[in-house]
Amino acid sequence: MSEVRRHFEANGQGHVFAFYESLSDDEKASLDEQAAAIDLDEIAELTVTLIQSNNHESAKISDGIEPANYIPLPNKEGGDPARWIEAQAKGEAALRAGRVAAFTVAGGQGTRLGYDGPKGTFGVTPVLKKSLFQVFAEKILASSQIFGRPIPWYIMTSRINHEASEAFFEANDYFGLSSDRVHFFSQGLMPAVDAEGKILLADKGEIALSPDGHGGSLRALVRSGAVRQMEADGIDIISYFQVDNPLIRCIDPSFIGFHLETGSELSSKMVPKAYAGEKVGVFCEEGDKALVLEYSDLPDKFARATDENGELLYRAGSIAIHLFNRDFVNRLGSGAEESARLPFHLAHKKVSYLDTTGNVQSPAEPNAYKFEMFVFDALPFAANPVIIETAREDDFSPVKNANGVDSAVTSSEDQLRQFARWAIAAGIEVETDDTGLPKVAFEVSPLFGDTTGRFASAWDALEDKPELTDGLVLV
Ligand code: UD2
Repeated sequence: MSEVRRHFEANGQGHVFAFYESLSDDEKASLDEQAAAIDLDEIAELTVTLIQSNNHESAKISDGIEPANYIPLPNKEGGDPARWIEAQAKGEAALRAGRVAAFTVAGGQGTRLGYDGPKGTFGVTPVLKKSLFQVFAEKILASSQIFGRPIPWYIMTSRINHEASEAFFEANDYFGLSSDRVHFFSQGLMPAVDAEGKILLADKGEIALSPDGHGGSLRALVRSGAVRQMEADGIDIISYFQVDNPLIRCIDPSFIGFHLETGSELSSKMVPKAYAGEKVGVFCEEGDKALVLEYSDLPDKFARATDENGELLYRAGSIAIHLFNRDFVNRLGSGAEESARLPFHLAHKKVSYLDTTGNVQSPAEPNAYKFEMFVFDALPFAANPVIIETAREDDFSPVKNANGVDSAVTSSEDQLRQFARWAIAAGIEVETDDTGLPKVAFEVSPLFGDTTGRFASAWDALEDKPELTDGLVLV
């Protein structure tokens, strides 16, 4: 009997090997490998602390919780334009010094979108249907050109989409980036378990494994060697964003400047929530610690509470845009400090599993527990966390659902509104409706479109200025 099998037997998980003798040598090796990567002590502990204690996490909100402070935009109440200008200069200097890497978490399954393929390959721009990956690649390329330093890009995949993601970049010549500056690595996996903490099999040689959440990115950055590579390259700031948001400013000098100015280990962007029930986490404070309460954990009376101006009290919505210090990632991701580990969250899900007779069962009701870490749970561990406000229309319009809110349609319209704003700022006449949506669908290349007037100069330099028509692609 292999050592890993013996270990599983000794820990009450021997059933994982119930069909072992019927497997080919390759299948046996694969099952051994999957099993060896599982920390059975961790599973046992999570079973007791999360599943069996009935600690379904809703009671997390305590008396000491307050809405978080944040740095308002320069044009908002309390905003300080001079401070923003200073921050931008500081951020630009860090970019010129080559201190910043971009980092995308793209390991999720994208189930809600109903798209079969890595989410990053989903076409999102209004005219050319450029993929999310291409939009980010071109934005990163543009910033690299502006600051005269190639900005490396780290992409976290999972085993479901790793090969397909990398192949997509290869087939598209890395969208103009240098292939040795784009680094892929796969995130960790966690087994699904039943109510007794027994690990489920997906097939005779396959454990029911799923990605360990975007919080798994911290340990994956360490385990994959990415952090070491960054250190060797002189990079100490990691610009983190999710794969589902085409409006993101992948590299934002002012944000970087505030991060540096405040000596923050982990900085975040917020937007005021659009409405009480918006599905974003909320930044809060408890003593000198910052934290995010996920929308599902924020009791309704908190979500709806308003201040003296009638604004939502807990309005600082987390849009999953962060800056991490490399050393902070190393500290949390290496797990070296017992007291600085991200907690796991529990999800009760329907998971197909192999029953004891070797037949696959597809349950109609949730039958299994999955464990995930959330990256924003790193906030309470960070020194000097800073939260800055950003303009939603220039940073956040995610593609999450097939229809309705946060869908391909809403995101495409938000991109069109942004293009219209840039075109108007460049002196082009654009007809829009009341929401700023242009009457014709045109597209501005991410290589030229940012919020610092780059488009306007490119437009100025154009000798033959085209008419704005449906399907026009600008510069
Ligand atoms: C997330 C936040 C929410 C808000 C919102 C903004 C959580 C729990 N909530 O909601 O507060 O900020 O985003 O859009 O995060 N991913 C991985 N590996 C995983 C799981 C997820 O890479 O194991 C990536 C995934 O590819 C995606 C991102 O993380 O880019 C967000 O995941 P999600 O869609 O599950 O999060 P969502 O929309 O519930």
